[in-house]
Amino acid sequence: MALLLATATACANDVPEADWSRGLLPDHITEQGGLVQSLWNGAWIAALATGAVVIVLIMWAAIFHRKRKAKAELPPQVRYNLPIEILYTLIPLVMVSVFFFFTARDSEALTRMSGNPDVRVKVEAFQWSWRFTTTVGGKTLAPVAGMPVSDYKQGPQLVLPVNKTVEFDLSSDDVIHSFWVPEFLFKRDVIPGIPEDNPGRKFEIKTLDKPGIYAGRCAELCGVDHSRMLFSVKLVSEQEFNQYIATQQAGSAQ
Ligand SMILES: [Cu+2]
Repeated sequence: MALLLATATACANDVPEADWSRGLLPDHITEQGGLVQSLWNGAWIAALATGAVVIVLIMWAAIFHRKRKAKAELPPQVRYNLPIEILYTLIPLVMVSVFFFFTARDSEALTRMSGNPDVRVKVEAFQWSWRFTTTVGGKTLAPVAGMPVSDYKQGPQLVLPVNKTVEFDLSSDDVIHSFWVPEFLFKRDVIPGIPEDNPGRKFEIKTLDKPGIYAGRCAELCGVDHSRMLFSVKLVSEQEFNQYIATQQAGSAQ
């Protein structure tokens, strides 16, 4: 595993640093990413605790309930033992319910929309790049469109301010793509033909104060240049973002 980690991270320059303290997730740059990180941590703690209990029970049975060599008869049989059957039906049900509760609670929060974001971004996916159209303060900027590239820094760049809410509206011109910025700890399929009023096209984030340039990619095998469908998200201060808007010409379509 160590070898795999070392070699797998060596071949790409855009793989975020995965840290054991975050359970190998990249450092998130959205408020919603924090929810995913705690769900991930909690799920691992629950899974490891379950694993520990099961391993202890197996060891206990293996060590203290071995077949005695001298005796050939069967040990006491516990078939149709109602309390035990209820127990091993109820415990897994409770465990699954706990997982379900936290997953449902967090998925609901992750897909929640305020309806009045600071910035709106229309994301159009196509074979094999992206077109970003940003609307802020009533002004729609000219779209930023890219081409297939092998370095995400040469792909289309989406500039966003820190500490702001951003609504994404995803659409595809051709096949199914998937919009993924690893540091969002979130990705969503971009499916062609979904009506504009369908909430499944949209999601909202609140950016954290973590300026920088982050790699984004298509996470759904969508054709020959799928792996070159790279882009970047640049998080900048509000002041820098206002300068950026001022230098961009307004889009002609709106
Ligand atoms: Cu794609």
